[in-house]
Amino acid sequence: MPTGEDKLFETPFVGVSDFRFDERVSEVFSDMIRRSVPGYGHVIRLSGLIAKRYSIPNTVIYDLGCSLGETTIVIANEVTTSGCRIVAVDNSEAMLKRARATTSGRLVNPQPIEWLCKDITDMSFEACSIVVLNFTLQFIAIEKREELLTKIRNSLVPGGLVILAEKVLHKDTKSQQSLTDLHHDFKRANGYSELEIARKREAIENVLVPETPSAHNARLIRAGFSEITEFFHCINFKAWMAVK
Ligand code: GEK
Repeated sequence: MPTGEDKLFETPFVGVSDFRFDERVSEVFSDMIRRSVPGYGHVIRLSGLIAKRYSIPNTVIYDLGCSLGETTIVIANEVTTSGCRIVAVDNSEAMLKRARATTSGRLVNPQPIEWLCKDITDMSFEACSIVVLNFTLQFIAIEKREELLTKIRNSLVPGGLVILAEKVLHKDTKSQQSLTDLHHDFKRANGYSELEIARKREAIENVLVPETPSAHNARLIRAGFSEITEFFHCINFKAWMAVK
């Protein structure tokens, strides 16, 4: 693993309500996301298989909000489509620095990877066949989400697709509470204390804004996607592939 153990919320720190993908988070990120997101490994693995099956020659594959490049590496190792270039984007310099330093030794079938430090709401896209948004759209301001997805859709070549993985809300309050309880049980089972769970929740509340699956579905349709397929669901996390 390229990072250390996540003990960030064991003790309170200044700015706890202000979660940022900084140096401290990048150092423990790999441990944090595996212990916090049920099925994370499956989503990453499946993203590689989807990219392998659906990537189109001579197009770009984007990994948006790539963090430490977990999805990027799996895609690079799976995809053999000729002339594809992988562009991994994040607006956290700390994440990208660590990603660049830790990924090269893990590439077995390397496609060229370009690491880009950019805000994904503020970039233009080249002709692409796969765009991955794994647990990233949830950090984009709600009012900017549709514009981003429309821009992505317009940059996809025919047959291209977006992979979208998100934390989701259940429309029913009781079911939502049950899923939240279960998610916290999952975290407890992975060694997080009550205090760590509560502090992380407080810190991320205004930063990670989940929506219901139907809100995602409706937005994908408005953005021009035609075929939307859910390929993963675990507790309060879902992933879809949506074809142009
Ligand atoms: C993985 N996909 O391991 N522009 C660019 N990057 C952004 C922006 C933005 N506007 N906002 C947030 N990010 C990864 C996991 S993590 C998910 C993705 C999580 C980046 C942010 O810096 C962070 O690296 C990533 O999106 C979200 O599969 O932490 O739960």
